[in-house]
Amino acid sequence: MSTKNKKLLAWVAEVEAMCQPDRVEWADGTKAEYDRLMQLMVDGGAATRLNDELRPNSYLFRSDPSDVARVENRTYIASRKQEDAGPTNNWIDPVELKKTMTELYTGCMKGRTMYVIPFSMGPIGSPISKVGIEITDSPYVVVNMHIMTRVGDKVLKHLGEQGEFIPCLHSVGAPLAEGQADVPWPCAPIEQKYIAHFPEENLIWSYGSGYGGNALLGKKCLALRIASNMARREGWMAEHMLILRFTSPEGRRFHIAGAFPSACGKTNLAMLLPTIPGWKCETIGDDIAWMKIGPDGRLYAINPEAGFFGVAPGTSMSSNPMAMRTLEKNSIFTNCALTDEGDVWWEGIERPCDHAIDWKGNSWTPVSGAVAAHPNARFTTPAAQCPVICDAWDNPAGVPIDIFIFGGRRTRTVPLVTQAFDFDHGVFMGAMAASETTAAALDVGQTLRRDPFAMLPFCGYNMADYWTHWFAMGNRLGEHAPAVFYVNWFRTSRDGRWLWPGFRENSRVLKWMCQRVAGEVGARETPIGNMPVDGDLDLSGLDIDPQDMAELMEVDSAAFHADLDDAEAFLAKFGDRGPARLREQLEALKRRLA
Ligand code: OXD
Ligand code: MN
Repeated sequence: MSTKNKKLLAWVAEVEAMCQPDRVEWADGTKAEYDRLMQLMVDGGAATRLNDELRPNSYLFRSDPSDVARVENRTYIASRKQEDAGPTNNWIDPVELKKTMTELYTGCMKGRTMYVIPFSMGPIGSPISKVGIEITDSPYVVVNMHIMTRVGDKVLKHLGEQGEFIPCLHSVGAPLAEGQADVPWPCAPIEQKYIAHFPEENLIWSYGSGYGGNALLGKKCLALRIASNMARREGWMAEHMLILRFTSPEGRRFHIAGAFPSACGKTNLAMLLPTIPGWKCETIGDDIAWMKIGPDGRLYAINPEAGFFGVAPGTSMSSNPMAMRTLEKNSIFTNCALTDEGDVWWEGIERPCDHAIDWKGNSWTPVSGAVAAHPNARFTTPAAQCPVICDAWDNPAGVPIDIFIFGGRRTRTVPLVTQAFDFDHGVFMGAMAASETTAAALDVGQTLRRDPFAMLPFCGYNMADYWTHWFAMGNRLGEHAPAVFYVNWFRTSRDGRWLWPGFRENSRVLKWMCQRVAGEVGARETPIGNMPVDGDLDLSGLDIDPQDMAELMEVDSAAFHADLDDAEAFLAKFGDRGPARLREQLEALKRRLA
């Protein structure tokens, strides 16, 4: 299939002239293409085909040890004015950044193939979807994009001659000289890595990394950083949220979107198997939600992705059986360990392993004194393979959202669940969200970071304007605005034990939320929000000490006050640009806590 889209052809020609690849290939999205590229990478030593009896049609990659996660301190929002990027984003003047990166890009694909990947974020043709074109010199990126997005000729056909697309340029930044042998995982040194976004022209330039969100540009770069800009301009929402359908025993459906920072169990929650009888949970998405107000005034969400790019360590038949079953076949693994049987292994998989090849390619045993899989080792697996995937997961119209959940990983202070008094209070809860840290980013040092709406690394413009946009959406949604809840699955006791079992038992908390929305249960008002009346949170069959339960639900005003000081200092960074409504919420909370 070829395209007559002049803008696309011109851009591809321009990139080819700059990057000087040996050849150009257009990705058609077929299985034959996927298989051919995989074979190429197996032959070149970049990929290992796993044992087909244990894990059919699946492959393992090991990255360079320096290229194992998103690099937030090399990620830039290059808006014309620095204040439009805001205090939470790195900024370089777009003209200067383009100059620097053009020098890096010049000749950067020598000795390599340049792949042009037409992809759709969201079902092709959905009014909420967007088309992107990723140009990359990494065949690893092509095969991952096959799983994570809708790729190939069908997208070009939909794009047509006049269609708009988001250009996403990616290079591993490792040109090959005449006769130079390639390495399994080419990439550039850290000081040459740039993950750059030019929001005013909907443009992404990424250089030097082959890993995850740095390289699969449809995900964090397009679907969050660029899309958040488009959403604000166009009046919709691009959020770092899972989407699920929760159905009551009577058959009433609730659609829930939840924002949690990396490493708070978003994928686990998205694939929840409820422990409470009669309730059913179905997965729609595990990482990103795009939402638009529909003709009936409600907020409709789609999952713009087509696969899951999940953290492998900690995933097991007890923590996330549905993920384990999703990745039984047709999956890509990166930086997991390789067992002697030719299967993958990682810490927390809850299967014994006496010997493996670790993520660095070295022989490993349980007494090696190092982890076998990198803590940010990943699986890439098709959403459609998930046993609990919702039949509406690829419905172009999306699903109507009833509930927003915010949360973070907090060992202290924050109780299991709180409901916002109203939407404005919910926006405040989202804006003040904070979490203890993650392995998904290379360079996040502190132990507690404020991560508003779990969007700190992903909001592509000034966070203060983003909050204003949330309030504006609330105004437009009015009575149709979703109910908002804040959860913390991670609270520990004073002697350091988990107070809540988490995982599948989180279904109990979702049930309470749904019953609140349905008007079936009341709540008790506390200074920080509405909380379950004793007996309403379904604890049947759960062996939980009443004293632990009390501690889990405790609202410690002094601790909250201390937290508020930190939140206030964070808010102060935004100066006058922070919305007055947020400040009002903060003052009101202070008064309630006093
Ligand atoms: C991810 C993240 O989804 O870091 O990879 O949030
Ligand atoms: Mn994420």
